[in-house]
Amino acid sequence: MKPYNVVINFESGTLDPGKRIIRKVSDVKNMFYDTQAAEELIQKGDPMVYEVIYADVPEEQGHLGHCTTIIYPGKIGNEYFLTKGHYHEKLSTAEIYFCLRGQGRLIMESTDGDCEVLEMFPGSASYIPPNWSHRTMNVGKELLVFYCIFPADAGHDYATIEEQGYPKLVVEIDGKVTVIDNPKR
Ligand code: PAN
Ligand code: ZN
Repeated sequence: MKPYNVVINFESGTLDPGKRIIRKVSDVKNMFYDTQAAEELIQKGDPMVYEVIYADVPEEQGHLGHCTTIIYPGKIGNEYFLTKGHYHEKLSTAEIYFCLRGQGRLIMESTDGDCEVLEMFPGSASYIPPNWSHRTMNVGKELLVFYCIFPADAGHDYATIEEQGYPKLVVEIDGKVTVIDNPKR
């Protein structure tokens, strides 16, 4: 293949040319603590929670996958709109999240059971080491847009996070972004 550019719009989060994946509440309902509130939102029109736009790169060792993620502002119950979250199938692979717009949190859990939460803000570049699962939330009132770079053969393991969630939840309490223990863990 030949070198090529994509163009990223820092405001809208579009990556062009790119392949767009849309996640609605119905796609991520099991990831939220308040599944009943999620069901109610699905009945009310099943709004979009986030989009991912991937550059066309072979999913092979040596290549770097890259994409933008756009998370809409919103909550289910008091929990902020979030991504599914995953371990990489190839656990030895790391990733970088570079925030372009908005305010977010990045929650990570390692295979050793450590849990960390980092702030995401325009200019923050978060390093996700090998063996750490990762999920993001939009804690602001505008779009959260970030750019991701990862080994193209990393793969996604969604099942582990869907089953066990994270040790912490990021919720709004009295209008403030608050990290609490997850009662279901
Ligand atoms: C990211 C994520 C993206 C969406 O590109 O895939 O932000 O999150 P989910 O994949 O958890 O739905 C990444 O971490 N790739 O490896
Ligand atoms: Zn990843």
